Amino acid sequence: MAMPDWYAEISPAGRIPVLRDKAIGTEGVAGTIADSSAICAYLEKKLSAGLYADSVFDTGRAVWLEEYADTELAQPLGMKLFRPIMFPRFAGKESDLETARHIYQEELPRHFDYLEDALAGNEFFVGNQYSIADIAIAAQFTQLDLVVGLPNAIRWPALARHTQATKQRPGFVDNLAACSKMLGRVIPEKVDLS
Ligand SMILES: N[C@@H](CCC(=O)N[C@@H](CS)C(=O)NCC(=O)O)C(=O)O
Repeated sequence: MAMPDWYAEISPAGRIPVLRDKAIGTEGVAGTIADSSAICAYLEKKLSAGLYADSVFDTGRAVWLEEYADTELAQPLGMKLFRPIMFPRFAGKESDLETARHIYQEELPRHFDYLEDALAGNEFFVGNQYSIADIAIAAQFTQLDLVVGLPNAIRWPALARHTQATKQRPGFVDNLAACSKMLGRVIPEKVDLS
């Protein structure tokens, strides 16, 4: 479906999300920032959120993992797994499980391996503190969990633990409950892609 002109104006890439800070502007491009990475950086500064780690190097790592989550991981996980499962269902059709299963079995494991190594058995991805890296990566994995389940805890124990722990954080609980309610209407049970 084509984006309306007003949205194309504030999101030249034609993507969501776009943030509007109404304290800056309420119409047109004024007060808008496109792209989740840019939005997070803006909110970090605006709210002094402390989500970009302490040391300079760790800040770089956190930014990298946030970027990895919304590009390398979001492409297969969101576009090629979540979409083929959910979007046909929203239209009252059958899921494309063949595509989803192929991605789950052939493409995602190398990303899971990379992230398992990045965690190195730790609770958090960067500098032993909760950061934007944990939020961005868990946002992808909690989406997977809603539809398919957690990463296999025997093969990726730290990653499964990380998702399980992060989804219980205040910022996640209410959002996941709302998503679960919405998705539950079209997909009452998790999909088996094994
Ligand atoms: N790197 C971008 C990626 C944004 C992105 O791909 N958004 C998806 C939804 S999560 C989108 O807008 N898809 C619309 C489409 O592909 O038509 C960001 O993090 O904001």
